[in-house]
Amino acid sequence: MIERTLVLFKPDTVQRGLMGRVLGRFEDAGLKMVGCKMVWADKERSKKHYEEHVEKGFYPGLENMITEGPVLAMVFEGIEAVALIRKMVGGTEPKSAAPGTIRGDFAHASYGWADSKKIGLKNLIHASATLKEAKAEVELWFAGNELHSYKNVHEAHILN
Ligand code: 3AN
Repeated sequence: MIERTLVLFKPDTVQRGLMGRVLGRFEDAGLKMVGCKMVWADKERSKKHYEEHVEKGFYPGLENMITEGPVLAMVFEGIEAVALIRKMVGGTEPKSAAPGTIRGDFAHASYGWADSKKIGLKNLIHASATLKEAKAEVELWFAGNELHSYKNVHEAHILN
């Protein structure tokens, strides 16, 4: 039940200086960071990462948004971490994301706004949706030797 999942702080989180506050939420929940690096994604990586969206009308804006600056790519490990992190991230559209979630607390853009401006939806963060997706996405963004196994203090309190 210990899962690993991919989290990307998209360029809007990096550029708005929100990395520390958002990362703090994952640390507060006792999740363990096992990989972390800054990556400036190119179009090819965007197409692989958003494979299921490439043919959609909003894809050009999405690609511009994810490649406009560096992202902070991370892998977190924890108990049923995939679903837990999706819950903490909140719904895709910040306007409708519940208060208390990352997207609900730190952003407010809507689909309507993004579509009218022909820009990507600025929703701060990506998190893998399923365990299968998490495995593929961790492989896409990280080499095996960039992931680490170590003990942290939560081992004694959260896992036991
Ligand atoms: P999530 O990131 O919540 O899993 P997905 O996988 O459905 O959402 O979509 C991937 C990304 O594509 C979203 N994070 C968002 O930036 C963008 N996106 C999804 N749907 C739309 C849409 N209707 N209009 C504009 N951008 C969208």
